[in-house]
Amino acid sequence: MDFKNLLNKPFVVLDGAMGTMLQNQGMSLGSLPELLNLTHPERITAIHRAYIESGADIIYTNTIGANRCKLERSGFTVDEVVSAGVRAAKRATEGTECLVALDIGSTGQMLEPAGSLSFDEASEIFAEQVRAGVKAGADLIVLETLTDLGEARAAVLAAKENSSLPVICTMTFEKTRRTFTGCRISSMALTLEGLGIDAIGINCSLGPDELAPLVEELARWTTLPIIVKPNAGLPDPCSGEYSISPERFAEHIGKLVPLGIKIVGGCCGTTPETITAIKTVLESTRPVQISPEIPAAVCSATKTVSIDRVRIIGERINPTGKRLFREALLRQDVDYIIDQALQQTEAGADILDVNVGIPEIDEQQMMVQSLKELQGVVDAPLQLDSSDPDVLEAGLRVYHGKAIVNSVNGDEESLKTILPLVKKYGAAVVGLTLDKNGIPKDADARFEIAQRILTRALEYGIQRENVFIDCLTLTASAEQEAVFETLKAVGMCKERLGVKTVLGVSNVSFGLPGRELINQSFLTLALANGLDLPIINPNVEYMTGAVRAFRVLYNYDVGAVEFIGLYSKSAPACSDSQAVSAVSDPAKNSQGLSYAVESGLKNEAAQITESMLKTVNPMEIVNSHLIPALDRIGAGFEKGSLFLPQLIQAAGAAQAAFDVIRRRLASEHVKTVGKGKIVLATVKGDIHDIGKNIVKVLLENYGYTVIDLGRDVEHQAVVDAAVKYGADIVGLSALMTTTLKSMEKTISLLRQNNVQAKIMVGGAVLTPEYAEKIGADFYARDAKEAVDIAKRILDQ
Ligand code: B1M
Repeated sequence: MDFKNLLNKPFVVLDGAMGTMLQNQGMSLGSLPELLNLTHPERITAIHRAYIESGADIIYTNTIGANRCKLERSGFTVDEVVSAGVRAAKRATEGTECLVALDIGSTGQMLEPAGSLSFDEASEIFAEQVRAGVKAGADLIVLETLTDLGEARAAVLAAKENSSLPVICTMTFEKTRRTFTGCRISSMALTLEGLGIDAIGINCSLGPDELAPLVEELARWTTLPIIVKPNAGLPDPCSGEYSISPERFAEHIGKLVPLGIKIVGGCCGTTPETITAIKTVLESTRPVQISPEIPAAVCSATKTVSIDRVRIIGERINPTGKRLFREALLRQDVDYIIDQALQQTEAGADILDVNVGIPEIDEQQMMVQSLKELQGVVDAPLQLDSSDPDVLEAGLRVYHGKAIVNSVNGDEESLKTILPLVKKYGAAVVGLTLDKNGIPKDADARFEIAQRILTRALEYGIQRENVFIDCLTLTASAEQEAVFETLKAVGMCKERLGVKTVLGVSNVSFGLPGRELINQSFLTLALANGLDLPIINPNVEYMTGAVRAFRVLYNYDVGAVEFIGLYSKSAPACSDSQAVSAVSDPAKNSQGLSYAVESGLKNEAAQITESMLKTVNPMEIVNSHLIPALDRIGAGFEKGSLFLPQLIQAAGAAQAAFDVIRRRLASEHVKTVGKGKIVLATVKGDIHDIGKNIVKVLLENYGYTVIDLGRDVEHQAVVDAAVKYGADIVGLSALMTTTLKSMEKTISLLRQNNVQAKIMVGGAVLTPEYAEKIGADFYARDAKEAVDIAKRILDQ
């Protein structure tokens, strides 16, 4: 039996939790369960066997965390742990038809731009696990409990590039139908199905009773078999017992069957009893085939754009004819590119074209860097635009979504170089109706090339909805008769080939006066002929406006809701261009600074802060502008409207502004070091240090010697430093409710060790009452108050 054959069964049953079973046997939390593959393989085999006996068709190896990051200090290699895991599982399957899935989970590190792990590093970490699993004889690969689409892509590509085994993948979603990094179900489906996985689904986090809306959404976006492997509800904090019994679990699974599920198992809190109950329920029902029609669509991890109506592709990230852009590229100024992206999305672009090719720079490196940074700031899907296939491939690797490749043409050389890339990375592609003979004059010949491109794309396994034909705009001044031919070809491709069409528009008016009249008229005619994706400058209102008007007139914008919302508005909100102009206009500074921080624009935030410092007091900037901006970001994060990558970008921009302020403070005050020693730390478990760093600078400016232990500081390290330096004050910072306990523990350890220093605490979650309750001597609301307290203690 192999995975493909297994799918002929009405349902495929997976196993339940491994960790829960081990914990039930007394394994302590925090230890590495994967090491049991080597130390106690018989225990692992026994658990696998229990799942097989309860009806599992596939068991997951005990290797979810067996990667080089997590095993770093274990004394064992990935190969040893994975091989032992596969061996233990295979032993359990002897004499049965059950398959062994090599289980791979998250690396535990964040990928760039949110974290520091590069795509290639992540891919290599997964590749090492895959190679070990294949060598040990796994039957398929399961990638599970992933929350970052970038990491999921790295894992899928590693699996595909290092094995020929079937690959199935499940990600972990919250009730909001997003993962905690903001990934949408539609984006997961479009991206991972595009990469060629064999089944897709949802695991962990939620119980089976909460999954219906998520499964419904997934079924609309995938043609693959759908997997569900939910938790058994929530654990009771005292007993550790999970809230959903095996029977109730199975009952809820039964209710998901009409939504199209095919492969079912259990995650945290489930046991062999759960699998038996699932099996019993599934035996009395039939699977339901949903067969959705997946629309033409592209996506970033956080946004899916269906091409079910006219969508604007922003053309501004392209150096052709743009002096400032060229200069920015020569300076490697990615912030300039981010500015262009923000301006365009704000003006109405749905998708952004990214072209960074000039001869003087390393285009590949620039494309990769730009894509990494753009993904952290804008959520519009991207179109990768280059004439160099290596640049396109490098970009496709690091793009965490379904991109558009711009472009392939009808020439055989281009078709056989570009189309395999499009297929491998699951992208869509722009097909230019030209070949080695150039651009044909008449519509019929362009149509013929479009047909050739489509046929070859289909041969490569690229779906029709992923081919966007560009019939090429020629200039009315030089080739007036060709303009009509372009319009005609658009209509022919749309109607006869059933493909989406794309067209750069502005070229048509080159060499003529009144360009806007020509451009707008041509755009409207092209739209009426069936253009789906105009590539325009969305900042030009008459062009974006024409598209919006078209959407109303052709009844796409039903009830003119979008149009009225936009055109009845009088005062637009602060835009990125305002953030940029704020750099030179002090009156706009404060609004621009908030915007720069909230948009994650590091350079702008620093520049505006520099400019504000000419007239505004540094602490006023911190308290009245930076902290409120971060508070708004924090509130958005808490509400679920913003996600971790945006929080990280905003923190980076705030950090850039704080750095400017720190430098100013440091130069302003004459230091008389030696007024007293203060040991400062953000407590164990907490990595928020922006506030603590401000406190440090201010204290230093008032002449105190600060020993800064950094963030996430061990309780004992605080005690040791206080003793070693003979501290007068120990200052502790904490920003999360969860780390207040850690603060309490540090204080109690300081007291137990008879440290005589006064203890001052601060951080947004603290209150004076709580500070007193956990044994602190002083609570400081902000950095200024921290200085006042230090003065009170030390300047007497
Ligand atoms: Co996160 N974060 N964060 N975060 N983050 C909060 C704190 C949060 C409230 C956001 C929210 O949900 N609303 C929330 C905590 C919820 C809670 O427990 N109640 C939160 C969370 C959940 C998280 C993560 C768990 C997210 C995740 O991964 N799922 C994760 C935590 C990881 C960890 O710590 N183990 C995380 C990560 C991050 C970033 C890395 C992205 C980044 C931190 C970057 C860095 O610090 N280097 C970040 C940020 C920026 C925030 C918010 C938006 C802003 C914090 C900040 O810098 N404020 C924050 C929301 C918010 O606070 N509104 C949030 C500005 C700073 C100047 O103020 O630190 O209060 P503050 O300092 C003030 C005073 O409090 C005082 O003086 C300072 C200056 O006046 N003060 C002291 C501070 N320490 C003092 C010590 C003193 C005296 C005064 O004496 C010693």
